Amino acid sequence: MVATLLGIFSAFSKEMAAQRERTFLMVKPDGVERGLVGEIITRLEKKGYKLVAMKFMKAPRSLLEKHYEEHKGRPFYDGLVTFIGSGPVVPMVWEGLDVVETSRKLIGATNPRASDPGTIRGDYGIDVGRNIIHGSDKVETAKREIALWFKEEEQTAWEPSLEKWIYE
Ligand code: IDP
Ligand code: MG
Repeated sequence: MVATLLGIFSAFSKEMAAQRERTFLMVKPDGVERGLVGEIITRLEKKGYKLVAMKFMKAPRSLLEKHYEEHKGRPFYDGLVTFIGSGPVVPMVWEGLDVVETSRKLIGATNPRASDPGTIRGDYGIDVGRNIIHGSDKVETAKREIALWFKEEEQTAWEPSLEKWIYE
């Protein structure tokens, strides 16, 4: 009986784990310059998400052109790629249940003036070209962006001891 229950619980846990998708988040050069790296990481940690990869780097233009390829041809594309490459950024991979959609909510709308107070962009930004942080918009986009910025071995699988207090 106990064994059966444990089996069901273990299968359920595995299913929950399978739904714990990953997303690609990146503090942009304005966020780094304004000293918001710690604040942003704190918000994601306190929410309960799990950090699995992080770098501090100046991104080469070739990487940024691939990262922003969906925007190629838009009037802001060139300025965007130049700006993101102008200073250090903090690319990260975060994992958790529905993290792609939920982290976009924590980040707020693209235009910080339209972002709700309480969101990262809503609290710290004003201009659309200085909106502090990038977040993948879909699970498929996240997979593409993670692969672009991080090798498999740079992503660290681990089991935080607090998880049982975050997931039921
Ligand atoms: P997102 O970052 O909320 O996903 P996207 O539409 O994917 O927004 O745009 C990518 C980035 O391009 C934005 O975060 C912002 O920095 C910049 N951007 C978007 N629209 C404009 C614009 O109209 N003017 C200037 N920059 C823009
Ligand atoms: Mg986007």
